[in-house]
Amino acid sequence: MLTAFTAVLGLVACGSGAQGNTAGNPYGLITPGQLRVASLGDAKPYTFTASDGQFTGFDVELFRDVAKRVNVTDVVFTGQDFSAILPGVANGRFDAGVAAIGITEARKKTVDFSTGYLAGYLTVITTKNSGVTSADALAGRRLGVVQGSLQEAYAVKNFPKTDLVRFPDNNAAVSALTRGSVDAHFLDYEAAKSYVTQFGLVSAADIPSFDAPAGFALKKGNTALKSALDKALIAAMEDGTWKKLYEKWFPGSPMPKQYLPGGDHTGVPAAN
Ligand code: SNW
Repeated sequence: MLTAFTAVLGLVACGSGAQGNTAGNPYGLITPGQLRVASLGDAKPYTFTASDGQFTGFDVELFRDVAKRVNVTDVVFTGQDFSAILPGVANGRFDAGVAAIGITEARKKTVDFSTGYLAGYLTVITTKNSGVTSADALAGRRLGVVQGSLQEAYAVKNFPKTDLVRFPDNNAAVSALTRGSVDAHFLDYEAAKSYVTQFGLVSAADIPSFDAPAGFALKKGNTALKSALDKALIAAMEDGTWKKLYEKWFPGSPMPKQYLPGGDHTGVPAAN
């Protein structure tokens, strides 16, 4: 009995040591006191670099707010290709991945996620004269997707007659669209808006992605960081910070009740 007890204690001590969960580094960060975040420089309004070179956007401001609540003010964002974000978190180059990353079972095989903080639509955008007026009209056409995105996975599964063209980021895909080398591009609903305005494009279809709310990607097994961030996220929803940021970055968009003060904060919308 005593031997078994000692063995368990030994394991616990080892586990926390390996993760760097010492008194000076409670969240096992790569650099104590600093959160290194893999993100995107061109996913406006979720995360993007402003003209001063600083990262900003809904996800960036929410993450900074939440980090502050767990006493980390040194948050360093680095732009990556979308497909490099989760590998970068999984292999320990970053403490977190923040880029409207939908939580899915497939992604959970390589990283953990915070609780969900955003749930919305995926949108197909196209030029005014492309003839793509619905998802069905994509048959036989060329559709852009960002490599590694949920849009790519959705299109592989649901648009079998469409030729998919993979891009590293939305900017590259949208310039292919305006040049005519793809017929449409499939991206996040909020990101679509500024491209639509800037290039005179139109939206051809909105596809719900509420079953994959965005979460902060974290290294697998870093439970100290996950539970601290989850608690802080719920607090940011409960005190109206989330709502304020949502109104700032997604003006005019329908307000998802589950993230508001008094909501259930589960990340999954109530069926109504
Ligand atoms: O699944 C949605 C979620 O419901 C919300 O609308 C925010 O975007 C999503 O997480 C989907 N985002 C894509 C993905 O996770 C692309 C992210 C990106 O381009 N930055 O693959």
